[in-house]
Amino acid sequence: NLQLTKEPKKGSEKNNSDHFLNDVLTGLQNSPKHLSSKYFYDKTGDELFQKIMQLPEYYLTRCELDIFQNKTAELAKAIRSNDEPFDLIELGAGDAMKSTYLLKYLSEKGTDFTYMPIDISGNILSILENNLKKQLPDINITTLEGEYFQMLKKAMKLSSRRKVILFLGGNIGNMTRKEAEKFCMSLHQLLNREDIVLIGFDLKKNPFTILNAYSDKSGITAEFNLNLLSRINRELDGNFDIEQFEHYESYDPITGACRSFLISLKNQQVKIAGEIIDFSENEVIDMEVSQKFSKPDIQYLAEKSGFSIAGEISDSKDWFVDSVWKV
Ligand code: AVJ
Repeated sequence: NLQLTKEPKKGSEKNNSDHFLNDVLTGLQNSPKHLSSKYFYDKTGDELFQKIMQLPEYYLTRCELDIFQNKTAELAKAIRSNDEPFDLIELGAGDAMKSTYLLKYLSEKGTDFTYMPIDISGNILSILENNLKKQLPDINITTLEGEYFQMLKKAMKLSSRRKVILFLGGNIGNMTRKEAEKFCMSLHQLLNREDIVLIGFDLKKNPFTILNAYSDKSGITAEFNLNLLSRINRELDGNFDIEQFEHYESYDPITGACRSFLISLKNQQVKIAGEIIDFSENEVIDMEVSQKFSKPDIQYLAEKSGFSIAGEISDSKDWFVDSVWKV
């Protein structure tokens, strides 16, 4: 059994690694075993995700880029309200490659806003900040490193301006349907009357297209998953033998759940921070869900959580949609 001594907080660093250890041990002591995909994004994970976005199979980024490059005016119109200044908060901003098109457009139109990117990776946030300061030096930017809700609450306290929330890239897909409902309900409670949410949904489509996007030929997605085991080795004194785990992807076209697993290739024991975890041959670790949606699924989620849909902006293939939600 896990015993964590409760020490007084030594800054957020210590606290974060405690959470990481706790989540990892709890997840791996569960049945089925589970690890949270939010921990994919250390420096190596950030780099691997950048590579994923370049993969020919990974269509999501290109689809949403199509929207941000070619429907920028439509996006701007959806989020502006008269000339009222606002805070533009992006959940899981990453390198902000897509949103930069919108930022540039807004800035050129003389819009008064502060950009507040939230991300769990401090590494990618500092890359983002450096890039933006070079590309768009006139933009006000406040980066927030941490979990979505903690940082959102912080942003709500920082100013009382109208809020526009960007939740792009299909990041919401990393939640199960139930988790997404809860998340959207809490978001709705936190926001005020005039606030707007722009959420990106990856749409259900040919199952092969989806499956291939998450099981690329070059094996980068496999590496992306396995990197979490390496990260546990590095940061939590683990001894995973990475060679003894294999990536497996599945897509269920009925539920729209695309799921990522790591299979243990033999009976083995792994030590993490002194704790021993037993794996039997062919036992899996549930690593990630990337949920896909139909338009009615989106409608249902919006209404269930108290929002109303004010618009829908899709790419030219209609594979991805940025949905505009009013409180
Ligand atoms: C960053 C959550 C949008 O689920 O499509 C990419 C992460 N995982 N390939 C996704 C991911 C495997 C990605 N999101």
